[in-house]
Amino acid sequence: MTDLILHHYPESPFSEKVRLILGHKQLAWRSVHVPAIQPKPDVVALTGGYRRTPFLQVGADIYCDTALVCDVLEHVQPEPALYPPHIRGVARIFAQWADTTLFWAAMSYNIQPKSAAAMFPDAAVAQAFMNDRKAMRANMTQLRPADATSAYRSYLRRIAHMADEHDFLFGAEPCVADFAAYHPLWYTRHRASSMAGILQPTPSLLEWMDRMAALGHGRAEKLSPGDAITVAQNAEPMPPGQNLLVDSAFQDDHGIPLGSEVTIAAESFGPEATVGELVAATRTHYSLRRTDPRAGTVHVHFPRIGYVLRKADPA
Ligand SMILES: N[C@@H](CCC(=O)N[C@@H](CS)C(=O)NCC(=O)O)C(=O)O
Repeated sequence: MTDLILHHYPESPFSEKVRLILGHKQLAWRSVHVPAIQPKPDVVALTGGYRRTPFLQVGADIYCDTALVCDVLEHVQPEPALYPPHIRGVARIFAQWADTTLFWAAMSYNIQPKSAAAMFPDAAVAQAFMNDRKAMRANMTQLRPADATSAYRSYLRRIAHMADEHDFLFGAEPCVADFAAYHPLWYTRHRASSMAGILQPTPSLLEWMDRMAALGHGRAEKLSPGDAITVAQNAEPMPPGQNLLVDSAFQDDHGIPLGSEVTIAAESFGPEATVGELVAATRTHYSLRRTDPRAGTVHVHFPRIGYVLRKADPA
C-alpha cells in the first residue's frame, strides 16, 4: 500500500484540488499542514527550495505541482479516471487553462482592497501575506481588480454553459478539468465569501460546485512536519522507472546530460529553485537527487510544463 503524504494548508485552493481528487478516488492519505508564507524550513528540507503548495510525499520521493500529483494519483488508483481516453487531450488542455488563466482572474478578483479586510482581520497578518505573494509574483504582470472581474464573470458563464449540459463539465463523471476549474471558485465561495455574489447569476454552476464538494476528501490522518521528514530519512528514493511516474526514457531538449548538477524553478510565481543532480528527464517530468541534513537523500520531481531547467553555476 502506497503511503501518500500531502503537504498542504486548509485555505489553499490548489490543495483543495488535490484533496477532492483523493476523495473522488477514495484514497487514504496523511495530512501535513505547512505554513502559507515563508519561512518554510520543514518544506524546504524535503523539496530543496520549492515552496509552493501543495506537494505530495511518498517515502523519500517528493512530487511537486498538482499537475504531476494528478499523474501520480492516476497511477496509484486508475479508477475513477482523471483522464478518460475519449477526452484526455481536451481535459488536460482545459485543466491547464483553469490552473493558470482562470486561477489568476479569480484570485485577482478574490483578493483585492475591498475584500482584504474581511479575509484578513489582523492587519499585520494581511501585510505579511501580501508581501510574501508580491515577492512570488516578481516576474508576473497582475490583472487590475476591474479587469479581473470582467474576465472572471465571463469565464464563470462559460463554465456554467458546460454545467448546463451535464452533471460535470465534460460528461456524467468528473475528470481532471472539473478539479482544476473548481478550486479557484471554491476560494471565492468559502474564503472570499464577501465576493461570492459573482457566482449567483449562474445557478447551474453552483449546483455543479455542490456536486464537486460532495466528493469529499477521502480518509485523512494527521502527521506532524517533523514525522514526515523522518519518513523521508528512513526511506530510500525509488529508482527512476520504479517510482509512481509513468515514463522514464531520457529526452534531452536542453543539452544537459543525466548526472549534471542543475536547478529547476517554476516559470512564474515563486522563483525559488531546487538544486540537485538530474537523475531523470523524461517526456513528462524531471527528477533531481539531493541530500538534506534532516531528510537524507530524496528525489524531487517536477513536471516539464511550467518549469525551467538550467545547469547549476559551477561552485
Ligand atoms: N502550478 C502549481 C501552483 C501552486 C500554487 O500556486 N499554490 C499556491 C497556494 S494554492 C501557493 O503556492 N502559494 C504560496 C504558498 O503556499 O507558499 C500547482 O499546480 O501546484
